[in-house]
Amino acid sequence: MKFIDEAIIEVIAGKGGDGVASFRREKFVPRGGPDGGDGGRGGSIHAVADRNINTLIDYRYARIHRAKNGEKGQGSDCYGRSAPDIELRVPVGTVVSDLDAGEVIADLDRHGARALLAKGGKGGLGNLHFKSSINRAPRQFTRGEPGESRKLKLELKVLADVGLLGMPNAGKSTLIRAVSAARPKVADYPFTTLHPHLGVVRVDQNRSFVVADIPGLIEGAAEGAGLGHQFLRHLARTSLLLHLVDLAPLDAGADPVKDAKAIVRELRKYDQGLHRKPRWLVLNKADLLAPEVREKSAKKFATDLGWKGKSFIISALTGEGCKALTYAIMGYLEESQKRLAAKEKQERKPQINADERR
Ligand SMILES: Nc1nc2c(ncn2[C@@H]2O[C@H](COP(=O)(O)OP(=O)(O)OP(=O)(O)O)[C@@H](O)[C@H]2O)c(=O)[nH]1
Ligand SMILES: [Mg+2]
Repeated sequence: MKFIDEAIIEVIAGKGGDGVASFRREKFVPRGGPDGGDGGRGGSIHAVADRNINTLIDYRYARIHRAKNGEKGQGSDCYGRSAPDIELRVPVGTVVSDLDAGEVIADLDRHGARALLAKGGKGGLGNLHFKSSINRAPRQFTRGEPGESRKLKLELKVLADVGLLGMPNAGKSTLIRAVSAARPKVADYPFTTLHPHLGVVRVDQNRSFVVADIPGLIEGAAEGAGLGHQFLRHLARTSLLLHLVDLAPLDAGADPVKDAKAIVRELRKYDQGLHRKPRWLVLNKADLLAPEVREKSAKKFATDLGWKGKSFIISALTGEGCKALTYAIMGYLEESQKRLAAKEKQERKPQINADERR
């Protein structure tokens, strides 16, 4: 199935049914009182995150979603029936924003999360509500309220702890196959991967993290070169980026240092926040280099790039170095989780003290 990570839709909730003015007419009861019931509520529209759905493709085809109107009230104290609500099922990780206001209204980040997108109109009141001591035969009733309607943007941002970044053919998909059960296609031509794949990496029985494999990035992606750079949105929620580099490119004219710099530039052009995210260098295809030159080539590469951060030498093909890498990632994620929890605790503290002083 085609992977679609963005869609614009319109949601129109149902109108409330009108209330009604009616009077009781019964044999032997000369002047029956008012008995006009209320209108039913219009149907509302909700979004619900569902782990069984992994693309927004359905919303490319069905753009307008309309809930039914509530039924009109009737005589004999009968209320109109409310219209059923509609649930739009979306992938986990879908962010919904109001297109006109430009603001995010929901981030459906776990299975079962739901958000109200458009509220159905209230039903109108029937004349039985307007009876009073001075008006025993009211003819008033109110109309149902219109339902809300809005234009929405749905954006899928996959939920992963770690994102893979690199030129086409760097071996991103090979790596995710080596460390997880995910099976994205691997081939020796550029842009094999066309949409994100998630893989769960289990380091032991109770410890795991999620990696996102995304398409390759090339110079000029911001201007649309290759597959563009829109898919970088899937790295937005990760805690760590792995910049994968082919240490032994087949193409003799290739310049891995220049290419690596281009990737970083594209990252910055896409989003400053993504550019500032922790990033590790992963030098791949070590199996193509003789063991005695690996370290040296890796060092030279890092120096030429001006890289001072963490780096790893691996072979995604043979699996060499992959275990050490995944353990380092797991450790890093657990550390940052701890730091985050400590920071949150720290931030809550002054609040308690201020309360105590009072
Ligand atoms: N020798 C060797 N070949 C590798 C290694 N990793 C990947 N390859 C090969 O490099 C080619 C590209 O690998 P992919 O995993 O498809 O690369 P990718 O980064 O996912 O590429 P795109 O999806 O096109 O961006 C394939 O022919 C792989 O078999 C490695 O560690 N050693
Ligand atoms: Mg790939």
